[in-house]
Formats: sequence, C-alpha cells, structure tokens
Amino acid sequence: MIHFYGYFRSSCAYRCRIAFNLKGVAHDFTSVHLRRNGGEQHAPDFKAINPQGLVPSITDGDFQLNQSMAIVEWLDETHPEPPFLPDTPNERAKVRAFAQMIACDIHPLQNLRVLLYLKNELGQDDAAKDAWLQRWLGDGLQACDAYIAREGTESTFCFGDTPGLAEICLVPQVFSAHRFGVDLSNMPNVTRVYDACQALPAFADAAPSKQPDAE
Ligand SMILES: N[C@@H](CCC(=O)N[C@@H](CS)C(=O)NCC(=O)O)C(=O)O
Repeated sequence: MIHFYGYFRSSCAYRCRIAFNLKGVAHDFTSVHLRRNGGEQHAPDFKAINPQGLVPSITDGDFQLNQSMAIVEWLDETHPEPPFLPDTPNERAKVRAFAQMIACDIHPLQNLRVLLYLKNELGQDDAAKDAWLQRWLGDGLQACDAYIAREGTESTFCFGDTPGLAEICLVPQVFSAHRFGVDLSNMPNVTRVYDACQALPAFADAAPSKQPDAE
C-alpha cells in the first residue's frame, strides 16, 4: 500500500491528492504538521523520509519518493489511465511548461520557510510579507492566465476537455492565492478553469478543508 505524507494546507500535497483521486489510487496517510512542535517536517524521523524536510513524500514498500511533481509523474507512469499529459510531444511540452511556471517559478516564493525567513531573519512585517505574496503570486498567475489564453483555445480546462497535469498544479496555486488574498479578478482563464475543476469530485475531494487533518 502506498503511504502518503502530507499536510492539508500544503499546495504541493494538494497536487498529489488530486493526482491520487484522478487515478483512483488508494493510499494511507500521515499528516506532517508544518507548524506544530516547531514544524514536524524538521523531525529526524520525517527527515529520514524526506531529507529536505518538506511535504509531500510517499513510500511504497522500500520505495521512497519526494517532490510532488515526481510523485505525480510516477503515478501517471504506474497508473496510465486517465493520462495526465496529451498525446503529442509538442502538446505535452506545452503542458509541462505551464506546470513548471507554477511549480518552479511561483510556488517556491510562497513557501513557509521563505515567509519565515522574511519575517524572522530579514525582520519584515506582515504588510511586507503580503506585498511579497501579492507580487509573486499575482504576477505568476497573471502569466498563467495569458498562457492559457494563448494556448488553450476554447477548451473547458487549460488545454483540452480533460484535466491533467496543468490543472493538478493550477488548482492548488489558486487555493493559495485565495488564502493569501491575491486579486484574481483580471484572470478570467485561471478562474474559469479553477471553477470547472471544482465541479469534479477528484478536485473537490482533494480540497484542504476536506482532509482528515484540516483545522
Ligand atoms: N518542490 C517541492 C516543494 C515542497 C514544499 O515546499 N512543500 C512545502 C509545503 S507546500 C513545505 O513542506 N514547507 C515546509 C517549510 O517550508 O518548512 C515539491 O513540489 O514537493
């Protein structure tokens, strides 16, 4: 049985939850509370699983895997239906590029350890932290919106009529944007796709508020 280590509010864990649900893959779950006890992600027992001290991670027997994008790809390769990527190399590359806009260029700037560094080591207050989040999440999602407009034709989801890797990354990032008060009113494509995904149980059931460790 696959064992999944996550946290309800973690957007990277949220990516994996959507992927598990889309594939219909059963798994056990351990919550790693990112704020309790000084951050359970820093505990030696957990760092033996994920040396970075970050969620998510999975184990499957002796197999251990960190990094949400690697976990999502591994699920796609081990459970090919429904596929997370389109049929042709060019289409696949475009979806991967979109996913990396979020996973590589937006999410890392909102991470807890970065926000704590701004506050504790650089002495920034909440207003400065909010300005940071507005800037990097806002600009990043604005670029995602323009990318969908350019590449997405008239489809229901980002790049077609079925959800996959693009939506697995987009939906948790929009959740974070809501959480941090980022204005999405000028991002019609992002909000349209987010709303379409919410109508699907695989996405709705993966929401942070529905998780056993939700607060
Ligand atoms: N690139 C990694 C990022 C993982 C990551 O940053 N996880 C966050 C939660 S979304 C975390 O564990 N943060 C804990 C901390 O910053 O101390 C992935 O995609 O898995």
